[in-house]
Amino acid sequence: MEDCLFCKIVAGEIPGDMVHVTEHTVAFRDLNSQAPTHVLVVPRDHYTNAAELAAADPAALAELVTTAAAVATAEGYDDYRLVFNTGAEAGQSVFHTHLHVLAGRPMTWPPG
Ligand code: DGP
Repeated sequence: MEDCLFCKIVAGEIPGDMVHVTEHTVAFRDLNSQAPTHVLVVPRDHYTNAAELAAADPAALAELVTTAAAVATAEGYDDYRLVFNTGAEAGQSVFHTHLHVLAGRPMTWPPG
C-alpha cells in the first residue's frame, strides 16, 4: 500500500532492524523502544489493525503470535507482553497491523 511506513519496511524500501522473517510475517526492532526487547511483528500484507487481519486471514493473525513467541524465545525471555494498539485513542500511530513484543523488564498493570 502506498505511503504505508510498515509496507515500505516489509518491502525493504526503508531499513528495519530485522530479527525474524517468515513467509507471512516480518519482525523488526521498534525505533522508539520501551523495553530491553521491543520488537514489532507485522504481516507482509497490509491490514489496518488486528481485527481486520483476523477477519480476513485468521491463520496470518495466529502466525503473528507464534512469530512473537519465537522472537521472545530467541531473545532469551519466557515472560513477555504482546500489545495490539487499535485506533489513535488507544495509541495506534501506524495503521498497518503490528504486534508489539515487549520483554526484559517488569511490566506494570494497568498499562498507561
Ligand atoms: P503504535 O503506536 O502501536 O502504532 O506503534 C507504532 C510503533 O512504530 C511505535 O512504537 C514506534 C514505531 N515506529 C515508528 N516509525 C518507525 C520506523 O520508521 N521504524 C521502526 N522500526 N519503528 C518505527
